[in-house]
Amino acid sequence: MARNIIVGLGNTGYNIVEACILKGLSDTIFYTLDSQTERVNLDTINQMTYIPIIADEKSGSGRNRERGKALYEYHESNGVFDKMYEDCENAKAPVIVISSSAGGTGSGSIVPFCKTLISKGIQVIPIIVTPNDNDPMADQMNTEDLMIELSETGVVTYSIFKNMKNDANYAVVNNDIVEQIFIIFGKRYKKTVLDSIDDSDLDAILNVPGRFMTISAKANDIPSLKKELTRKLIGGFQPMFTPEDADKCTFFTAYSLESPYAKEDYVTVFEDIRDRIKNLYVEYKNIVDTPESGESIATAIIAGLPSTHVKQFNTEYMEANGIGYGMKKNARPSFISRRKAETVATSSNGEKKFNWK
Ligand SMILES: Nc1nc2c(ncn2[C@@H]2O[C@H](COP(=O)(O)OP(=O)(O)OP(=O)(O)O)[C@@H](O)[C@H]2O)c(=O)[nH]1
Ligand SMILES: [Mg+2]
Repeated sequence: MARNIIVGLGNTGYNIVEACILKGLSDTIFYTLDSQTERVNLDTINQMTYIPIIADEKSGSGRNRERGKALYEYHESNGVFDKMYEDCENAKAPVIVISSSAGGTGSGSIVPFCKTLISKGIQVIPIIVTPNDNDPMADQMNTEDLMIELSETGVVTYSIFKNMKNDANYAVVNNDIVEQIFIIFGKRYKKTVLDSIDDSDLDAILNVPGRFMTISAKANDIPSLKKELTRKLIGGFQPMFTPEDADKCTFFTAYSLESPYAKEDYVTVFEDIRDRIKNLYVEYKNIVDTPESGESIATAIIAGLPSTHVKQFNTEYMEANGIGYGMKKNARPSFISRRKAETVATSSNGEKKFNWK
């Protein structure tokens, strides 16, 4: 059977691919691209193909998307990605690509990457990590430009995660992204005779135009499970949809529940989510009774969401004026304005004596 394929771009993409490998995501081909000469973690490097996209002695892009894009296109024109594209063609659709929107390498190269795949008729789903509203201007501008370019490129279905404020520990959001991948690759559903989420259901969900979000929770009792699921829906890393969004869009959903009395608990667990959805096209279900287990596990996919808010700027970038701007040369007293130094004598040890004129 064809394997899934994930491509991680830039630092963020690389870290999330690495987290997928460490969490044991199987049946998957992994590629990572970054503008660093070497990225070596012995635990993961032999499970992915790492392609450095560096053009000269400089690594990184300095948050410069144009540079990221140019580096990618240069390597693409030299055939560096031929094998990766071939693997994308032969892999199970869709291709998942992960990148931050704020940097330069990933945010720049994801555009030609998606463009090439789309031109080959291969479905690609970007998972984008956006900055938080407190991150600097370049990060926000890069994000806005990326969204516009991805939309022009013909990206239809995508997912967004937003970094937390003042956060330097990315493991939490990265793990949520890994969890999303497990959910959309169908790795979280136990077999059941009752009802099930199968490959065609996931395929339908992953073709719904717009953003999709996934949430999952574990707990020892049903009220806690429901609470945790709702907390993640409203306050998680994926932007929540508003009641106005719900009015304007028709959603596709997929819910799974494993619990000792899953058939009875199903309605309760997903009640808060379902209450927020007004127009529902289809709801796929995977309900598994696990009488022997004390733990209950729930997952949800909501697809068909509108685009998210991106912090916008009404000001242009304001370039600082030059080093001597607005200053004028001062007139000095004539006795200190002599200009020329002359050697008047050289002593035997080579020391020079000067005189001002
Ligand atoms: N969630 C998450 N965010 C990250 C991670 N690494 C960096 N970031 C954030 O992503 C943004 C920078 O993107 P990077 O992925 O580092 O950029 P890049 O694609 O390598 O591009 P360069 O600018 O060339 O380095 C910043 O807002 C960081 O806070 C990560 O592993 N996970
Ligand atoms: Mg980088």
